[in-house]
Amino acid sequence: MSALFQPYKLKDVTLRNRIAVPPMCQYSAVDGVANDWHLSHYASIARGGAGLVIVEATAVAPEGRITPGCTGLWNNEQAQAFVPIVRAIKAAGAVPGIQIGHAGRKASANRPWEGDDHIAEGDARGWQTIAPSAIAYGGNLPKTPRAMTLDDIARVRQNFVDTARRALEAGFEWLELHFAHGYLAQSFFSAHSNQRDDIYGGSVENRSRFLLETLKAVREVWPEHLPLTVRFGVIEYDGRDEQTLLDSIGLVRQFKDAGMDMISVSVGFTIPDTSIPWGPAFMGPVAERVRREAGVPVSSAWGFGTPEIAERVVREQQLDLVMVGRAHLANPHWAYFAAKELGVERASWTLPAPYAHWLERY
Ligand code: FNR
Ligand code: 536
Repeated sequence: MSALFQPYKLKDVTLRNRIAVPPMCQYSAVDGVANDWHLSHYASIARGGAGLVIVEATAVAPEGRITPGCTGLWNNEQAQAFVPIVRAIKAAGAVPGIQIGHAGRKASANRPWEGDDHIAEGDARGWQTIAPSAIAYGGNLPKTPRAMTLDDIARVRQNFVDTARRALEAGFEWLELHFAHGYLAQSFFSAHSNQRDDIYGGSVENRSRFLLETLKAVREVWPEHLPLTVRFGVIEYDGRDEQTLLDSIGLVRQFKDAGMDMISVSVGFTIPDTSIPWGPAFMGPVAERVRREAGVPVSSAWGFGTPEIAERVVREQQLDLVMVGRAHLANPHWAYFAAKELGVERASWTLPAPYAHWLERY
């Protein structure tokens, strides 16, 4: 019996298996509006059998885009553009999710294949970035952000709320808040990037405030019966990891009390100079610790995209859901082939009937 191919229920949503496609930016939108590329990409991946497909990091405000090609959900045109994508994901038997976020000081960058660095000063395609403090990320992203005022903080929190409402109207059934990867929320949490001397900086309690307030405000508009998850970097690999993990796990417990249904355990990526122990499934033990110590369901990504590994981490109860990202770009039917390799007999567990019928019999 495969553990990976057991259905998974969270709130009123049931996934056909434990495989999720994590958010992956396509950098292919114009003015934040998704288009035929996104429809083709998400439809194809959803057909391949994963239980959950989470649409890429989508900005809650124009200045929150990582690049000019990022999707947004700050207006109704953008919401309407997601409707056919949501429908295509559902038609393929997967649950449609979306990750919403704000890139903070990492915004206003060139697409990865066009440099992956900040857009040059004076280039009209770029914009002023904002962050908790006027401290640059450094490395390939040297632009100094403007420190947010209390009005900015209230406005961005409201942008998250309005965006969540639009995601619901577009038909999404699973909402993830992007509080990871050195973007705005993560940069409030980390003392590397947050040196504020008001109630949003200083103590870990103050550095957690923007994240908790935003989660609570979103929970008010996102229906109780639908999953609300948070992606959060619980560790930086900067040499202070035990303290960061303890602080992070404390915050994850508060997320849970505030109505978060699952945590997607990731890396902070707050500063460029770290020693990340890249390797297959390297986040498995970290996720398992968060799962145990915070008592919440967890998912995680980074190198779980081999059927045996994905099966093992669910069987060993390290993860409740396994995120398989890049392997889906190489093979949109990854879940189907994983089922075959693991000896799961009925293809219809992963593929819709018009495909499964022929693949089961011949
Ligand atoms: C990503 N990742 C990512 N993460 C996230 O939280 N929001 C996002 O929008 C993106 N965008 C993105 C784009 C692309 C092209 C890649 C490759 C990655 C990280 C992603 O969700 C995942 O954590 C990693 O890809 C690691 O998982 P795999 O690929 O090893 O299975
Ligand atoms: C993963 N990335 C995460 C992104 C977009 C770009 C790539 C996101 O969360 N929107 C990544 C981060 C850091 C190092 C390698 C890969």
